[in-house]
Amino acid sequence: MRTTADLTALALGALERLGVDPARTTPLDDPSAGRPGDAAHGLVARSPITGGALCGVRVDDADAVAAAVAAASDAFVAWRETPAPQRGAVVKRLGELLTEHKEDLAALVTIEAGKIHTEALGEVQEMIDICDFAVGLSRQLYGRTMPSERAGHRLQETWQPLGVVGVISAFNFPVAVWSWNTAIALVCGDPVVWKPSELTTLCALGCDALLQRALREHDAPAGLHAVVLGERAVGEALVDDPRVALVSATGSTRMGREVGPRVASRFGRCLLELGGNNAVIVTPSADLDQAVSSVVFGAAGTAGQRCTSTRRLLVHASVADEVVGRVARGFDSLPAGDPFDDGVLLGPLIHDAAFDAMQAALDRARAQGGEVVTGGERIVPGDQPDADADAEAEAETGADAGGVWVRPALVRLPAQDGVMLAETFAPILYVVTYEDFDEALALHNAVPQGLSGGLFSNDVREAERYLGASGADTGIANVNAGTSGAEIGGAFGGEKETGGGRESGSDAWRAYMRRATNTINFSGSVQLAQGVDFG
Ligand code: UN1
Repeated sequence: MRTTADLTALALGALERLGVDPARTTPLDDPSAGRPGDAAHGLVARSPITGGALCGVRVDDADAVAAAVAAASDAFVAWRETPAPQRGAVVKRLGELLTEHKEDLAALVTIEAGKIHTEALGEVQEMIDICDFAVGLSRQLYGRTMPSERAGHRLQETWQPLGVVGVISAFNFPVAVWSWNTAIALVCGDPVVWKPSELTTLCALGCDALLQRALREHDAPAGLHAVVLGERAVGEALVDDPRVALVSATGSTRMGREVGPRVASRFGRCLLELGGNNAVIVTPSADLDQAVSSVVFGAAGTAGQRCTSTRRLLVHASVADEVVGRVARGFDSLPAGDPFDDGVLLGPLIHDAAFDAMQAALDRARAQGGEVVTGGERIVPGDQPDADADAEAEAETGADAGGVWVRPALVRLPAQDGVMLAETFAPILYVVTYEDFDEALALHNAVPQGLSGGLFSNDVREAERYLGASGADTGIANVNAGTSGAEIGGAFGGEKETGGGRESGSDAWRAYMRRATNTINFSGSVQLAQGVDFG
C-alpha cells in the first residue's frame, strides 16, 4: 500500500509535468503557510487511499469568482466572433495534450478520488473522446431552414454562442464531467468558469493547466477558462452571478434543489445532472453470465460511487436465487487494495462520512426486514494499518487515518420501499423479485430518480417494451448492458429528480447555445404572416 508520502510525491510530480503553477499549492510543512485548515492553506488536498493530507491548496473567495466571471465575459466578446472551426482547433490541441498526459491526470484521479487506475485511465479517455467529438461538432452546429408561408421569404434558425458557462462538478468524475462541458462550451463559443469538488482540487488544477496551454498556443482571449476553488460560498457566487448564462451542475439532488431555483430566479439556464437510483431487470430468458458480470461491475465498480451505479436488482423469481448467489460470490471475490495496483478492483470510499451513510442505509434496510446476503463491512486490505487505532492516532498526531474500504453489500428486501427509493452513494445493491414483466417495469420506474437502467433479456418483445413509451422512464435505457459506463457519443443525463439535463454527445450542445429564428424577406414587398391585412 502506498503511503501518504508516496502519494504526495506522485501528485506533485504529476502537477509539475501538467504545468500547474506551484503557487496554487502549498507544502504542509511550510511554516509561513500555516497549518492545514488555516486560511493560508484554504483547502487541504487529501487522498482517500490513506486518509492523509497531500498539500494545501489556495482557495478563491466570492470576489475572485466575480473577477473570473468578468474576465470570462470580456473573453466572450472576442470568442463568439471566432469561427467555430478555429475554436475547435483549441479543443483539438486539448485532446492532444490529454493524450500526452493521460497517465499524469489519471494518477491524480486515483490519488484524489481513489478510483482504480484502469477506471481513472478510462475517465481520461472519455475526455479525449469528447474532445474528438467536439472538434467534429465545430463544423456541424447545424440550424434548419423551414419553408416560409410567404412568397419571397426564407425562414431559418441559427445557433449562436450563449455566454459564460459555470460548471460545478463532483468528486466521483473529477475530470471527465468538466471536459464534457468545457469541450462543447468552447466550440459553441462560450467561456467557462469551473468550480470543482473541494475533494478533487488537484485534478482541477491539472485540467486547467493543460487547457491554458492549449489556449495560449492558439492566442485565445485571456479569461476564457478559469478554475475557482473553495467550498460552498464559491459555488454560490457562481450560481448567483447574472453574467453566468448557463450553470451546468453535477451532484446530489439536494444540491440541484438549491441550484435550480436560484438560477431560475434570475432567468438563467440550468443543466442539472443529479442523483440516480438505477435498476437492472434480469428476466428468465437472460444470459445470466452477462447479467451477473454487468451487475457486479455496475454495483461495485468505482466502489458504487457513480451516479450511474447499479443500486437496484429486479430479478424474476425463477432465477433469483441463482442470480443473487452469483452476484454475492462476485462481490466477495473482488480484490480490494491500493487502487494503483494491478488486479485491484475495489478502491476506497471517498471518506468516512460515505461509510457512515452506507451503514445508516444498511440499518434502515434491516429495519425494513432486509437480509444482508453479503458485504457491508469495513475491510482492511493488504498491509493497510488498523483503521480504528489509526483514527485515534490521527487525532493526536496528525498521522494517516487509513482509507475506508468496504465489501459491497447485497441486500434482499421484501419489497421496494423506504431506503430502496433513495440514492446512497456507496456500494449497496438492493434486490427484489418480480413475477411478471409489467410488475418489473412498474418497479423500475417507481423511484424519484430517472438516470439509467438496464434490461437483461433475450425476449425481443420484452426488449422492445422496455425501450418503448411505456417502458423505462430513464434518460439512459440499455438492453443486455449495465447501467454505468455510458459512451460520450450519446446524450448523458436523466429525468425526474435526476434533473432533466443532457451533457456530452448527440445534440446536447444545444444547451450551450442560443437559438434564433430568422425571417429573411427578399420579395420586395411587405407580406404579413397568417394572411393579416393591415392596410
Ligand atoms: C457520473 O457518475 O457522474 O456512464 C458520470 C458512466 C460514466 C459517467 C458517469 N461514463 O458511468
